[in-house]
Amino acid sequence: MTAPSIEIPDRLNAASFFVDRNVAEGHGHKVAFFHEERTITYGQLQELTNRAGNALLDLGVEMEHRVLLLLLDCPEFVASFFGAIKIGAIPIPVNTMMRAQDYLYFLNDSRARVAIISQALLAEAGPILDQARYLKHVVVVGKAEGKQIGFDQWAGKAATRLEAADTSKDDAAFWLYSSGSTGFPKGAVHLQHDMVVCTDTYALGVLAMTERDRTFSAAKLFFAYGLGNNMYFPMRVGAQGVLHAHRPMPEAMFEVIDRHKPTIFFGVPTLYAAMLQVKEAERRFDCSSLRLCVSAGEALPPDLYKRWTERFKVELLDGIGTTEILHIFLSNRPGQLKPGSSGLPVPGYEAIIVDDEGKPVPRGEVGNLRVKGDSTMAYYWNKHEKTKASLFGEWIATGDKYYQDEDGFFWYCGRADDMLKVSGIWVSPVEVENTLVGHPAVLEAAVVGKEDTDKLVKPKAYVVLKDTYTGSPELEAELKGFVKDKIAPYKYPRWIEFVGELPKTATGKIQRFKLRQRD
Ligand code: 3UK
Repeated sequence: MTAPSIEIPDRLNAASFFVDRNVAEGHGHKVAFFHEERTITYGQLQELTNRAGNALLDLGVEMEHRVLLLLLDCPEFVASFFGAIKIGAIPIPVNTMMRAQDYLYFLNDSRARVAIISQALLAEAGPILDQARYLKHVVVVGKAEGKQIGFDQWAGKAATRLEAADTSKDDAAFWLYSSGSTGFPKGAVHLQHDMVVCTDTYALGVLAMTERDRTFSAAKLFFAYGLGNNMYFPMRVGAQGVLHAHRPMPEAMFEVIDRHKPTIFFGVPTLYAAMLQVKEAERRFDCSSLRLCVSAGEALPPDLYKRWTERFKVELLDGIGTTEILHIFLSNRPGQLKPGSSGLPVPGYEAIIVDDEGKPVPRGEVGNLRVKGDSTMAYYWNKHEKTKASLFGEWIATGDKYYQDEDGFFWYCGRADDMLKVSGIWVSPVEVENTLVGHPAVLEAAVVGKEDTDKLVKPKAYVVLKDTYTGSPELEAELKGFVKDKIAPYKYPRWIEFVGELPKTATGKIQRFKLRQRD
């Protein structure tokens, strides 16, 4: 298949492309997003985007200044994101399930001047805002208190017309943070043209999206996956997105599908597994609007693929994307699909598998995946060594082990590092281990991935207790609760095994691979 020809002009402002163009092309009265009981048309979205951009200017935000977005999925997210980009500033959407200390890190690392926060998330983030060294203003979507600024009033008094900043296609547009196995999350710097490339390659090339589509993504907008699925993909073609601010619970997903009639649903394997547990779903809910379902974030086991497609009679496409490449670059396609594989390169991307020296391995052999495509981040902010370790000229190493079969299909074989993908979200074993060791009963801990009954990976902890403690179901429950309390709750170990000692190298490094083999 040939790559689509992407002609991107030298001067490009992504907000003009994704927001203003829809109005210029006559979609002004069309609903762009459904959100709870509300809808927002493309015309209203353009106005709210302009207001948000002007309101940021009113706060003294200039080109290249960073604006942190700690927002639940809502129209204000879209308007803040593109409002910032329109003035040449850099929005940074961050994970809404993190802890106060994570937010302090994001604020200080990015030196964000302004943070726009959903009221519901202030309970967690609020206490550290005063400690953020560069933060000058906090805007709250919802009820503001004290020095905080209320979004509605703030945007409401700003002007409705706004000229897009004269940015080049290679200006920084937005950042997304990605977790690493050791150390702090890395801010992947994405450019004005990256979202255009992802829509042209994947949304148009693979999903064949048109203005008749309606997307619904269980993955939230702050993930690179959700940002494309439910925001800039539909906006590329004047289609519609269904925003859902709540936790993606299986039953609720069906209710939204039944009510809003999306044509494409995007989820992660763990969610598909949970949705398959909903009794009588195919009879209780009308899913006939769906023309495609997409799975990404972690590998989709073939058994889940089979059960889903047989029961719901709709194709389920597994594809792999990364925050650094922004969206999906290897994917199965309707009529070109092997269950259990990640499919073929998306037209516009190239993929190779190399050994540890960077030389291509023979077909069929497992090696390290490298990808070439024009949506790849420019670099990691302030992380020069990590940037050099992942970018090789036009190629980026994804950190995944893969092999390619005789038909060219790519098969996922695990990570090159110890990182875990749990429900499609990064979990660093080191962070969970360090947290466990903070409990008075724990001497040492090692965390590895273990497959559950759906063949999906979840964290398991091996724990060595201090002399005076003995393992018990009560202590196991206590340790799980301890982790949930200290770090983002989704990272807690689903199983804990008490052991006498951990396998280690001569230099004392924990050999996680030996523990993985034990299971
Ligand atoms: C793993 C997969 C096997 C893989 C993402 C769609 O997940 C996304 O981005 P992240 O930065 O994680 C990237 C890593 O996750 N992975 C993702 N999808 C698959 N492994 N099969 C898959 N289908 O380790 C990869 O390196 O959180 C997903 C679109 C955009 C994204 N950023």
